[in-house]
Amino acid sequence: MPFTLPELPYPTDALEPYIDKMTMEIHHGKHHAAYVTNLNKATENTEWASKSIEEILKTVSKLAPAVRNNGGGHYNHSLFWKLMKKGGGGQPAGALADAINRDFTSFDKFKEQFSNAGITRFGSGWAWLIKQDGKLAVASTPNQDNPMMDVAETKGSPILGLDVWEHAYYLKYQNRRPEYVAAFWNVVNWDEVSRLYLASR
Ligand code: MN3
Repeated sequence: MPFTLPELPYPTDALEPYIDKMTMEIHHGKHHAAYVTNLNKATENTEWASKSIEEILKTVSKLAPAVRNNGGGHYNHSLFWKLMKKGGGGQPAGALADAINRDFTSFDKFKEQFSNAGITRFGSGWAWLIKQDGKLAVASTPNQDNPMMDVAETKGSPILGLDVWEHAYYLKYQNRRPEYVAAFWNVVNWDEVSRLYLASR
């Protein structure tokens, strides 16, 4: 099978108390695993089985809905795990910090805009910080869509993403999505976000 479930870069309890162990176990071991299985099924015996997930997302409008949903799910979650770490949080430094101040006025303004994107996304989806042509912007997508997809309303390279599907927070936070969004800031892996910022155009 060409697409495989990446291992979590930390133990399932590493993000406690902000994101609980059981949520991580189910989210990674069941939800993400299912996107991988279904992406393999949806691309089996097609030319897409040998393409990278990035290539698939960029041409997703031409592909079956199952490829869009499961390909997006696989890409988004693979990215999401790396964007968090034990002892994360705080604020970014260096070029990323400068870019945030330039494009959002301040880190606090950015944080507010990103949080609102997650809190106000109706139903299931994601909040994003994206880079396009050197500029940063906040976006949000429904379901497992992603700003790299050709169908995305706001396009760019995602450098920070937050899963706001209920499966990402319901066990610990129930209907209190804003509390989950607030907790997320304590586990953000700014080193990885900075790395993606510098690697994107
Ligand atoms: Mn999810």
